Amino acid sequence: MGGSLRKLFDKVFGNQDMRVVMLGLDAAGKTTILYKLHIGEVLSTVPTIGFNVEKVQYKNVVFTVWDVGGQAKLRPLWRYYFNNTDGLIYVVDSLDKQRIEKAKEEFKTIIEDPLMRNSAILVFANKQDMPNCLNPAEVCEALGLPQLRGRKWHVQSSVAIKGEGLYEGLDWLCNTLRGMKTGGAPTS
Ligand SMILES: Nc1nc2c(ncn2[C@@H]2O[C@H](COP(=O)(O)OP(=O)(O)O)[C@@H](O)[C@H]2O)c(=O)[nH]1
Ligand SMILES: [Mg+2]
Repeated sequence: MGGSLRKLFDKVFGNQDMRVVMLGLDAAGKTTILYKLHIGEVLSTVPTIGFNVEKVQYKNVVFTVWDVGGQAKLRPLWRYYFNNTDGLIYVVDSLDKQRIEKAKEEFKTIIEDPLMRNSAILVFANKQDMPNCLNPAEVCEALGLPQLRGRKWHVQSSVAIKGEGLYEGLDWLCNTLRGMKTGGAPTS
């Protein structure tokens, strides 16, 4: 799994500078995904600013990861990391129906930020191995993606603990970012 993902990275990210931010409520599966990618050492910062940030760099691609949904007063601090974000990965715990509304609210706040306006959006509908979870179409609906206008988005079914779906999701993101960088027009 790690080997094929690394090959994908080499193939599609190449040596382009890319900034990818991966967000989601706590326990959605972000840290699991980060480690499953096997792309480098995960650096975890001490949360002096109020929230813990994980970071991994592979060649010129930087992934920055943190939990959303904590104190609203921390939100303004996120924007430091939003700057120049090419890709947003939003991870949803598809089993957590109680917090899907909260996941939606946070998602909305993030994608409506002016600094995020040009970023492609990959959603992982994670924990698809769990019985009675929301399926990817239901996650898509719950986040309000069909109503989004002028954005590139994609919902990918995933089982992070097994590495399933990660390759497919990143493949979409890489191809989309490449198209946006070379094609010029950021939105459809
Ligand atoms: N069943 C199942 N559990 C998962 C999956 N992905 C992550 N988990 C578990 O969910 C918990 C939270 O994952 P973590 O990566 O720490 O979430 P984070 O808070 O978003 O970083 C851990 O116990 C993981 O093992 C998945 O696809 N299926
Ligand atoms: Mg984590």
